[in-house]
Amino acid sequence: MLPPEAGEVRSTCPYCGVGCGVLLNPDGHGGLSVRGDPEHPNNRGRLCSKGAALGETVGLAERQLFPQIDGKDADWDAALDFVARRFMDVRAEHGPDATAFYVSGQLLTEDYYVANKLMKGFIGSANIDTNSRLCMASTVAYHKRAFGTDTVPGVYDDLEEADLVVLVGSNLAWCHPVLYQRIAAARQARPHMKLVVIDPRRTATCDDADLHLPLAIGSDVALFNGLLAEIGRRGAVDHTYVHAHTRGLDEALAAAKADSPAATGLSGEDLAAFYDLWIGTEKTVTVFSQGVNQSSSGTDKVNAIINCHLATGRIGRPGMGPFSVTGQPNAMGGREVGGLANTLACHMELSDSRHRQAVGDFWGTRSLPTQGGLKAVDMFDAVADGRIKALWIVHSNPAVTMPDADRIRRAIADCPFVVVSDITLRTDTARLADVFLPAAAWGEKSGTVTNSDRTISRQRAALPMPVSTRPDWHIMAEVGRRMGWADAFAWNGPDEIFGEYARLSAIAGRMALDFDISAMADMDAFAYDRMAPTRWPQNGSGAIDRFFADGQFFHADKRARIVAVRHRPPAIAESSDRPFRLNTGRLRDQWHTMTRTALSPRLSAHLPEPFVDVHREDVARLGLKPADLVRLSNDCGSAILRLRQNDEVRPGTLFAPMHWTGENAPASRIDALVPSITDPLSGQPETKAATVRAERFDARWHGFAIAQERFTPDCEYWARARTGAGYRAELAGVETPEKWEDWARSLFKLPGADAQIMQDAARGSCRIAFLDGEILLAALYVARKPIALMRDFLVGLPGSEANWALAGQARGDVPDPGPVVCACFSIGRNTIARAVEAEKLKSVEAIGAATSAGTNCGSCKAELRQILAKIALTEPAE
Ligand SMILES: Nc1nc2c(c(=O)[nH]1)N[C@H]1C(S)=C(S)[C@@H](COP(=O)(O)OP(=O)(O)OC[C@H]3O[C@@H](n4cnc5c(=O)[nH]c(N)nc54)[C@H](O)[C@@H]3O)O[C@H]1N2
Ligand SMILES: Nc1nc2c(c(=O)[nH]1)N[C@H]1C(S)=C(S)[C@@H](COP(=O)(O)OP(=O)(O)OC[C@H]3O[C@@H](n4cnc5c(=O)[nH]c(N)nc54)[C@H](O)[C@@H]3O)O[C@H]1N2
Ligand code: SF4
Ligand SMILES: [Mo]
Repeated sequence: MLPPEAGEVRSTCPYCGVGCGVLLNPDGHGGLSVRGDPEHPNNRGRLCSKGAALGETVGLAERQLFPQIDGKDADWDAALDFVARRFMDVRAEHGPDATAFYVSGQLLTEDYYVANKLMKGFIGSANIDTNSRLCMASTVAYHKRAFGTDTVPGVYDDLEEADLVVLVGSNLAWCHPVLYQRIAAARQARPHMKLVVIDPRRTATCDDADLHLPLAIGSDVALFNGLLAEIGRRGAVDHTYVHAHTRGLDEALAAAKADSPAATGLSGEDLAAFYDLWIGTEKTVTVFSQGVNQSSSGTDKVNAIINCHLATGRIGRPGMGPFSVTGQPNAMGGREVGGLANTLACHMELSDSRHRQAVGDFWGTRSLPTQGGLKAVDMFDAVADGRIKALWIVHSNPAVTMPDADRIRRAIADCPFVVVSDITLRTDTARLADVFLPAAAWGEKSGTVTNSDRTISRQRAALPMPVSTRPDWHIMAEVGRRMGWADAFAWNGPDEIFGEYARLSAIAGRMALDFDISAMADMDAFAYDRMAPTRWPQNGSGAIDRFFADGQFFHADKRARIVAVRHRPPAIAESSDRPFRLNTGRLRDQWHTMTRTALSPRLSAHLPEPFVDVHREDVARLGLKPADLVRLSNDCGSAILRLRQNDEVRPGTLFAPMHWTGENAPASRIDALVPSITDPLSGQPETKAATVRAERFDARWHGFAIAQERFTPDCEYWARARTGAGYRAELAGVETPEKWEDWARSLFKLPGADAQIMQDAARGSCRIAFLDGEILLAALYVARKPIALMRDFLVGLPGSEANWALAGQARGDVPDPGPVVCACFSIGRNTIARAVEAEKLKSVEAIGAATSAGTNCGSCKAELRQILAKIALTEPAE
């Protein structure tokens, strides 16, 4: 690899499982700038909007820099001793299974290794599970069921070499943007290459697709069983392959034929088009993600997909195969290192006595549990009913992201002893901690992550670690030492942990398991530091690009299993009481619970408020008006969200993003509505198929607020976001304050500031601006109905001379830029639409040339295409 420029540090993006290489340029004052690493094989210099904005998220402003015990700053010794003692006490009194760790696919491999060694190896319980249970568990369960090991067979290059890429339950354009861009570039170079998207919603990913199948939520098994049956009917089975390398086709075919693709709700033409394309294209890659995994039939969905690949022998060869894209940066590393409650490190299994013996001997312990521990949902059930009395949550925010989140929040609050390691206290979970341990953040710490295609990359420190924070591995190793296991947790740095892990993998390799990186075991600190991206296995006998190329699988008989599966609808049916099916997922510019991405004004500008997409037929049926607030509810809880009329969802279904939390929109926590129903094999919750009722939220007043300083409203609904000039918030309430001025002063904590007030009592509207001389400090706009204002213009005013802000719009003829579409250059929808109309722009490239939008990371190209299409639709034909 070429060395980076002087002063630059080579690292890896901390967000999605694409695993893009980044070059970090520290500014010497605690900040850094970022560019894509042209040498990294995953992204070859590209970045998406989130990667490009990393520099805006590394500041210390929202960090908690000292440990806390019971909400008071404490020193590290006191905090670590306290944690070690409480865990030992609970273990002694109630047994090891009264303790638990809940960890994360965003931990570095080295952190994960330490957590797993501490809990399974020494505390002696298997109660360590991870947010990957909410994410990848169905794929893991399936991989093991079919292949005998949890291994992704393919590599990213397959996505470019394929003649057909099928994306199932994956919004790749927003969630794995650089992979999506690689596919888009390959399609430009090889125009015959086809793209099919299977998603109940019409997402940004569909814009460039040849075919979009908007199937009914939860009906993927019916769709792929239909495909398998058709493969059988048309004589497309690869009998030689099936005979030599698999088992179970006949049963699977019989099951497939017993299902009807009618359950998908798709038209006969759509189904035929898809089946023709799939069966007719040998080089097919089928990519799948959360639309498949997060389901009560998730494992079966994965099976139904891969059955088709096995039946046609399309696996293990270039340009073809099933491909599970991982979500978190180290979801894959966590699976390798045994982070789930039922696994051991290096793809060894807790349930296998040989594996247990090998790991126990290697670690020098006899404490290994003999059975799997509690999976995430069961673990929090055990917290709720008091079986678990000491819980350590590391690098995750389960009070927001677990199903039935209100109940989870109560369970954590009621647990006798809760430790949270995070970088900030401002999370719904960290606020419940008895002990808070401040972790070093991305950019400050070092280690490795494994991406979706088994490439291990280094994260390297580019910024000084705040002296009072510590890397996660270090915190957990310290606790292990203080519990009395000094030798087992004696590492001096992540390189030593990695070396130990690689040595353990040699044992796995000798037992004929696939995860073997023993060739990396002898790296010294210097070699570890210089490690280039490396795909495993690395056992000294040459690299393997694709697994299963030789038709050899990891079951005892070396054969893959084709597994009979049957369609099952989502576990809870719609009812007259809960007529809507609620789909949930991600937005382009936010990462999960927003603790990092929401620090970036650019990223926050794309979609600054929680919303629910409702089809126009349902909008009419519910009697809703544009910009209304909608209240969704069911037996678990409720959420208030802004209405977005959007025909991209099917009638009867709703879509809402998962990101908002108690910190920035406390009435809009979407997992409060998701019941704790799981896939029976994988334990993964069904997070995309809750049933809810919907009604207008009858607010007496609606408001919009901007300010230089952070403010926290006190009303029934609010959603706050960062802006370049400070903060913005949407507000709504049922109780009307007696005097708006008093309310506004206490909202912004400006008891004595000069105020301009414009009030129309009869119409219930009021506008208040607080000024310091000519400088606008804050402003509040309220009315009985949702108010039309030039929001995207107003948000830039705090801190500048704007004593005219009460007008709610720009002075003179400055046009309203509209909500940001291009996050890299902060270019709004209206600016782009005006350029398209005025200059008669016809392509995304032409928009780029005229406005710069889309010319940096390219994440917004799909939306630019949508803007072009909308304008073309409304223009009279020439
Ligand atoms: N911008 C951004 N990117 C991210 C993340 C993020 O928070 N923000 N998180 C990362 C993580 S951890 C993950 S796991 C990945 C997730 O990446 P994705 O899985 O692509 O993301 P989601 O939006 O959760 O869901 C994907 C799609 O599944 C569809 N879907 C819902 N139900 C069904 C169904 O029954 N069948 C089918 N076929 N589709 C269905 C939804 O409509 C949605 O468009 O993204 C990663 N990348
Ligand atoms: N309804 C619904 N719910 C979902 C999903 C969905 O699609 N729909 N998706 C599910 C999926 S796939 C996932 S992966 C989960 C994600 O859910 P979570 O993992 O709970 O969400 P994050 O916001 O990523 O939480 C990471 C936490 O780690 C903290 N952190 C950041 N850096 C560090 C560090 O270096 N060390 C430590 N110790 N902490 C750090 C962050 O501040 C943050 O609080 O959500 C799941 N929940
Ligand atoms: S695609 Fe974006 S979020 Fe994912 S690793 Fe690359 S830059 Fe980071
Ligand atoms: Mo995930």
